[in-house]
Amino acid sequence: MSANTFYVTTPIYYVNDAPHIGHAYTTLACDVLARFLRLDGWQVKFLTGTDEHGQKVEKSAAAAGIPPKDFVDKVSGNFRELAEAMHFSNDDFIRTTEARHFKAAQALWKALEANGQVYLGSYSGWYSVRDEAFYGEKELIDGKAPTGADVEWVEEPSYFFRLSDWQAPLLEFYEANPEFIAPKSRRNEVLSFVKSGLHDLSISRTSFKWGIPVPGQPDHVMYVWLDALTNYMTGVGYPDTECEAFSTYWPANVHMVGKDILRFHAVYWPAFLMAAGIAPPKRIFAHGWWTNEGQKISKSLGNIIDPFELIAKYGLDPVRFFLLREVPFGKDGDFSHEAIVHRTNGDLANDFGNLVQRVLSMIHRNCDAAIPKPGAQTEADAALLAEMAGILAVLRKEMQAQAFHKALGALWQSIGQANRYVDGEAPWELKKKDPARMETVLYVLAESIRHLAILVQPVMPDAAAKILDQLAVPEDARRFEHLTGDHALKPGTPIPKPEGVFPRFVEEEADAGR
Ligand code: ME8
Repeated sequence: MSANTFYVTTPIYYVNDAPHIGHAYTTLACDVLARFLRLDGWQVKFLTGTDEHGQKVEKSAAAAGIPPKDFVDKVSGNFRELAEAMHFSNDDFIRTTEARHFKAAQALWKALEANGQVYLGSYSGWYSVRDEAFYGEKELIDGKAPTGADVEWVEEPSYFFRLSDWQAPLLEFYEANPEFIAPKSRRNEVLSFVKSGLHDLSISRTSFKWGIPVPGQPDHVMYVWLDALTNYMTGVGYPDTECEAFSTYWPANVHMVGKDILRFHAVYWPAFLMAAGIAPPKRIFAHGWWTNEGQKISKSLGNIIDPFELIAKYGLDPVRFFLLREVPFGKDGDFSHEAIVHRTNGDLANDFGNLVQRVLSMIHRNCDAAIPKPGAQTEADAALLAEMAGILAVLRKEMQAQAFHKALGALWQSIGQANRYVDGEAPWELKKKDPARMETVLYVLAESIRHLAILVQPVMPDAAAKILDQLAVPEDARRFEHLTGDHALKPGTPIPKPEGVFPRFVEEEADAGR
């Protein structure tokens, strides 16, 4: 039997606009999960990409005065650049304008049709272009969508999907798969929506052209959500359900999404799949919403947080760390300059950075720039090493639950323990008094740092690599399987001159008054 396999996906982002912190956040969570599992020996597929059809994108292209294809090529490129700038480790980047995706979306349509799930009718009702969603009269609040988006009246011939037939099967599915929707609070939301009754869903449009044509009906383009959701299967080779990728990775383990698009993923998507005779994904995790200094992030307020600017200002690793440490994953969070500086200077510079810096410089200065030779262990030494050996089991549990903040909390607890050990053992005083004991203490600390750096790699790959380089840990000995005594640091291994890994954030003159 080969390694455990895992398939994780991000939403595919609309190319109506430049990427912002919200997009970076969802993909980061997937990246950290993918990196963690790969380091733990799993075979992982991590997919992200762009959603390029529909009225919203068509309108943005028109507003920019360029043909839709040129427009989507340009904006999709910005999302690829974001993936590079954030050091995302996605295995594939899907665009819904690609031929492989047309093939998949049309095949899913045909499968639904063959199973008697599609019929021709006409839609008259409200539509929000911003949400790319249909709304019932009763859902409107003061003439707007419940999300606050404008709606317009639409009347046109349309194909429908028999969503109403899937109410009972969906409820049974949720019952049989209590882990399908996470976190728990979101599950209740979906359950009550489905229990309140489902209407058949309009799945084609005739009033514009920018979409995938309905097979055999070129006047209709597929509803953008049916098109977009199919990307998760395109990424693993659908419609070839016999191919290696599909048989290895479908059903997906986690579709990571923001809470705004939970209904599409937890109701429509499993219904489409069950109706087509395909297994639904195992889990939809809906995370919370970021605000900026307490305000909703929106283009009209002009307070969009540009991830490229964040990286330039704070550095990539602090940004990656902050986003996952600051807010319990699943809850809403607020971005503020003060909060990220607090994390950068506290958790990173003071707690982890200082630990690494003082231990490595003591070794460099006092142990001939080589890993020291340990002697007999005291109880305190054994306790710290046992703490380090125990972290992986905790992280595995938290990562399987996508509790990134708890995983980081656990790591920082162990960093705290290592710092208390340094203070308690005071190796700087041992230099004259008991140099052999000093070597043991510094060895125990170096070995602890090796553990911490290996374990922090999924969140801060660059900083972790720098620390492991400074400990002269070979690049092929940085996986979780190496977190055992067999792979412990070898006394006498030369180490390079240490350099700070987590600089403090210093306010610039102009910013000092904030
Ligand atoms: O909905 N806080 O694309 P989209 C946290 N194309 N996350 C945020 C956020 C914020 N303030 N703003 C955006 C779509 N996000 C569809 C998806 S999938 C088959 C099709 C993140 O460009 C969050 O993940 O509007 C949200 O679900 C997603 O961006 C919406 O991206």
